[in-house]
Amino acid sequence: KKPAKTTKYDTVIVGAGFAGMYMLHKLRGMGLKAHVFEAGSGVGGTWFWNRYPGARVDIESQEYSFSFSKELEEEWQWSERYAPQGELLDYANHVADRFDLRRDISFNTRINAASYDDHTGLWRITTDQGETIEARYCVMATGCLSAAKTPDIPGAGTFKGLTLSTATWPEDVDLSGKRVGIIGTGSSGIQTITTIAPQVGELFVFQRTPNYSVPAHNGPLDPAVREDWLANREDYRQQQRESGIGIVTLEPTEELALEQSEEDRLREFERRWAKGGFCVGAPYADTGVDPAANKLLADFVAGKVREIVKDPETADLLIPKTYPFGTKRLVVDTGYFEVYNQDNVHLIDLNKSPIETITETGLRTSERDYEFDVLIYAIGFDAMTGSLERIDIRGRDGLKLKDKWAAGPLTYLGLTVSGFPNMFMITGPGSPSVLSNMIVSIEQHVDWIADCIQDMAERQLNVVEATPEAEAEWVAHVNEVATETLYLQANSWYLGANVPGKPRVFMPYVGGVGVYREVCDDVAANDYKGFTLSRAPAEAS
Ligand code: NA7
Repeated sequence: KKPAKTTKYDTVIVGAGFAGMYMLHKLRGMGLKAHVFEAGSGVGGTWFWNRYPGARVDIESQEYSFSFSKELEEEWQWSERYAPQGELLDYANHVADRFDLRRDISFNTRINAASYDDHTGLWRITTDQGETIEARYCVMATGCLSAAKTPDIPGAGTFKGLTLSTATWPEDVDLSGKRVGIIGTGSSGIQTITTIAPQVGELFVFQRTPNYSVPAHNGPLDPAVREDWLANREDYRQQQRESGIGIVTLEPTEELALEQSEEDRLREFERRWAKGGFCVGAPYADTGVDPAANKLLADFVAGKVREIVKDPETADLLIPKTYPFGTKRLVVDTGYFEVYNQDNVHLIDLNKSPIETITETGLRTSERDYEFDVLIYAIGFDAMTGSLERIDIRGRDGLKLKDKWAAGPLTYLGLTVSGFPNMFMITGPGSPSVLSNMIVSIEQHVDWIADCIQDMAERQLNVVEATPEAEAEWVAHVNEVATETLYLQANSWYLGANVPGKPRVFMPYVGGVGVYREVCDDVAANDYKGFTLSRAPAEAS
């Protein structure tokens, strides 16, 4: 029997979201043979899968876009201040066409396993289409919020009506006039609820933990904003790269809330509330680290919810009380709290009456039965590590990534893992990642990885691996900076707290994208400090 054919590439890239697409473009530009494998039928990653009603980015459009091509930036027109999912998907497709990426992407192909061969220094990768691939480098562009959670609720699956999940929303669902129950009030739930509330007959929102949410003030993109951005793009892009979270419109400041007069502070809170977006969440430098400063902001936002929501009891239920402001992912909404003034919308507090079971006709809480036609799960993701751990990744000596990470992800710079030579992660755990404008972080990672591969080639080397010492130090540093913030006080997905049994480890690097970029550049400039560079014992056959 003839052995199955093995395809060879210099680099295999897993995922055709923004990270995988730019990585491919970059490596091709260096003359390397790179290939992307993508589970979906098209490019776009997050924006390919998340098609639920109201899905929209919460960073301003011009900021949430690639910077690597001036021409791309100049020719693309965003229609709204915060681009909707469909437009982001159009953008992804435009990028794919413009840079002719599709010819090096295999769609509808999931990577099942990847294992490293010590002898040859090559990765052997297998797909669900039965292909085997060998590659020198393996880049995981698998996304941070791409492994959707499956409902772990008793009776899940027994519902006889239509069951939907925000993470895998089908085309052409008409909810008009329907009775709908939705579980989950994170970003996905809040965007869905806000959008469908006016269409559906009745909406039952099952809320376990209320979320802080601030207004987007979305609307058509002001042409003046676009003009200003393009006129100053070099400067703005530089500011993004040197900033805390990669967003210029955040208006970062060194001023402290606790040092302001009440009048000044309220004026600033109000000014930011009127501007909208994430800038509302970062009015002063101490609100993320000092509980007293945080409370001032939390009380201000709670006051806004009480102003908007007419029924005081409902308003009270919508105000978070168990964690500091901003320590769970802040939601940016378009009229979310207003929805609760509609007669057809009912908020159910799962803390008071927990779900006992999903039933054939709806859902039973400890208090009563609810009946509806459609059940929507908006229950989130196994964030940051989920998409990597779902692939059977094995490094040196057959070491499984899942085993290595049993007590939480261990990485050097969030880019690499000791014991897994020549494997890179884009926006992996231990990098700013989900605490930043993803595109800014993606571009930085892709550029760094490409430079590393280039440097290796120039030195006739072909194995790069983080040392266990550098990795341990980095993990300790990531933990330490998190400890200096209030983030550890919330049961967030940043900490893995939303997945039963997942180790409680704060995964993203909170030190800021500017600082982080300097660290990465410094490592490369110092002969890849913390890495060993070598040659594999055997050449590839
Ligand atoms: P999130 O933010 O993780 O939200 C998931 C929501 O689902 C959250 O309100 C959860 O409540 C709720 N949830 C999850 N499981 C259950 C069960 N079993 N019962 C009741 N409620 C449940 O995910 P999203 O998709 O909304 O957003 C993910 C990110 O995408 C977002 O942060 C942005 O970065 C974009 P909990 O808080 O766990 O009590």
